[in-house]
Amino acid sequence: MKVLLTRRWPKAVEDHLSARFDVTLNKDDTPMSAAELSAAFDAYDVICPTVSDKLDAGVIGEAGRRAKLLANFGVGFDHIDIAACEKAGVKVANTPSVLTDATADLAMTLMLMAARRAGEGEREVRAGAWTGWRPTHLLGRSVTGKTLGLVGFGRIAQATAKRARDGFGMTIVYFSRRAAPEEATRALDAKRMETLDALLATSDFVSLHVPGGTETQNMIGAAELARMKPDAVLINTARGGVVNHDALATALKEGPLAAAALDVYPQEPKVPEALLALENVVLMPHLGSATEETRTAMGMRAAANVEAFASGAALPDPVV
Ligand code: 8YV
Repeated sequence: MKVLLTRRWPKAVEDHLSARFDVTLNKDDTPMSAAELSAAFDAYDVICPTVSDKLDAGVIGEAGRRAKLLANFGVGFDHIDIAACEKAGVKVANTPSVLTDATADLAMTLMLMAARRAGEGEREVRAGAWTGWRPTHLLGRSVTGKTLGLVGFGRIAQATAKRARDGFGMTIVYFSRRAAPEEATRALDAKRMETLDALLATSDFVSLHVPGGTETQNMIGAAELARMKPDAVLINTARGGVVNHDALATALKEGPLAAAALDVYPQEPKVPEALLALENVVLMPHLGSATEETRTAMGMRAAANVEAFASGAALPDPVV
């Protein structure tokens, strides 16, 4: 079976897959073009894409091509046109759960960095601009005891809530179309807010945990940002398209936001100019799951889906 990895993966996973299948690695470590990806559908049985591969209906094409499985390296799959895959008879799998802790850790990292102005402090020291300790220098805001509002309440949101509550004594509220299971909310003492507006008006920190795609596109725009508390902080480790970045830049300059911290952008690796010009936003290059352990676990999870497919067994993590 011919398997294509569109990017280089941790070596242990590449070795694991290469020992079992005829594996091609995308050698130059840059994203493949749409034309290359489309050609891959006729040359491989399985394609293992990442978030940097835009697999739209044009690339996927019609039924009858060689590739019958997309084993995605990652949990989010908004870069894949799922309806087109269904139509073309292409199965899709993802890698849930294994990146939950790493992504929740990064959400907390971003929250603390934004609250404590860590990026500003680091830039000042490196520029040789630090003139010494003084009582009012770079005052941020406390995290401990504040209210954290989670938009979406899946695995990563709940893991973030646990860290915030157990480690920082934060009060947890969430907004989600579906009520979370009783055990999850009880353990976190989390309160479900009836509306997004109510969550935004209540929270000192708002962390986004909804999937990307058309349903959540621009979910946080000017109107939503205007409802946030004065000096609130927005954290996004989900998908860039969830936030309108022009509106965000305005809310960071003119209020009500004190700060924001972002790991994701609508058109990565482009970062909106308006944000690059601001001091009160922490900007990370999509590092949510970027630990050795997690990326290896993600690869092994994708590999498990490839192996199940090869043996005709049910996929462990089916999306389609
Ligand atoms: C991954 C992510 O690094 O899994 C996801 O959905 O956003 C990231 O943690 C990326 O998707 C790899 O393809």
